[in-house]
Amino acid sequence: MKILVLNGPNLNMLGIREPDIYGKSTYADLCRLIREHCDSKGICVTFKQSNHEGDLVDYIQQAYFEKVDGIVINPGAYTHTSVALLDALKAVCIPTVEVHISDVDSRENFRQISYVSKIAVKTIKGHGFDGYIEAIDHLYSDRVYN
Ligand code: CA2
Repeated sequence: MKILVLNGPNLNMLGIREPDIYGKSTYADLCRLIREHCDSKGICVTFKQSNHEGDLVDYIQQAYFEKVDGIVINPGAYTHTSVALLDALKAVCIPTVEVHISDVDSRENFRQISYVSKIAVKTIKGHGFDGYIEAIDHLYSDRVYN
């Protein structure tokens, strides 16, 4: 099974700023945690992060051509603005789980809308880095049991 873990703008800053919201661990720590989990399940995982909306669209399209089985996406602030990401995810038809490290529901009003949620098979909010592991497990059990 092949999974793409896609992170949007500023998530490369994890552990460097705003530890009260996003924790003290870095983006590299996050990738390590996910890779170890995927290795234990025999999942082939790829990581991409970009601060640019068009790059994220390109990575989603690339996933289609590379026959990726599932996408875990934290679109960062593009969650709340990007119809382009929604359209890209609709176009590729790859099961996608949306993850937010923080509990967006208890934050500012502008974080209450998510375009990606309209296509995501599941949305996980406020579980910190564990949310990514839950997302992987969701895609994995969907694949194994269906
Ligand atoms: O909670 C999440 O994971 C978010 O997707 C993170 C986005 C935010 O715009 C969403 O509303 C919720 C922001 C990511 C910024 O990450 C930083 C990490 C460390 C320091 C500064 C920013």
